[in-house]
Amino acid sequence: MYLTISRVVTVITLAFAPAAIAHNSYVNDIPNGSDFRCETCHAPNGNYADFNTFGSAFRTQMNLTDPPSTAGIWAAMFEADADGDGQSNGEELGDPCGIFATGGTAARSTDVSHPGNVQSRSAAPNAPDTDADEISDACDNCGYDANPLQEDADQNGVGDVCEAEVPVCTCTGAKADAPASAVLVGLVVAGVALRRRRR
Ligand SMILES: [Ca+2]
Ligand SMILES: [Ca+2]
Ligand SMILES: [Ca+2]
Ligand SMILES: [Ca+2]
Repeated sequence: MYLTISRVVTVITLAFAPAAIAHNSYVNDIPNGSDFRCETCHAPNGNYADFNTFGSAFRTQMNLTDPPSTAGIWAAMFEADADGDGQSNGEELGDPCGIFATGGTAARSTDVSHPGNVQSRSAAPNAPDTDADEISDACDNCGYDANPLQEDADQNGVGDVCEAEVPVCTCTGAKADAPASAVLVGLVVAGVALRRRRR
């Protein structure tokens, strides 16, 4: 009798083991996935058939490919708001710009909230945001000037407000400092002018 029960337990364990391993692997497909682990997608009852709103969206997205795959799944999900709490999945999971890749590190590892729980929200979902315009530094086209609409008339990736201040700005977000060579030339010219005045 004992052996029979033991075998049944073993069979059940093996039957569910692959699913558990598979679910654990999905943790690497989501920024800060280790914070909530399986509960990122599932209800906290241990039942893998019970998905929260984020988990349902993840599964739907995964099944759009044949065979089902997690490739590109985050890029397709980061802007959505699975739980309808006003913060995107990316803002909640520390990757508001959607630049996370499987196995990588999220832009932010603190203040992470649950993307499938409407009660869970991040205090500063766009951090780091140096100019406080609610566009995270990693995707702000002018990181030191507030431009929440990201106006970019010539579509060169540098925000209009940034180009207006630094005409030859080649930065991708941060305001460029004057090149050291330009400063040197300025000092030389000033020195020559001073010398002429003394004569
Ligand atoms: Ca949300
Ligand atoms: Ca949430
Ligand atoms: Ca910003
Ligand atoms: Ca800005």
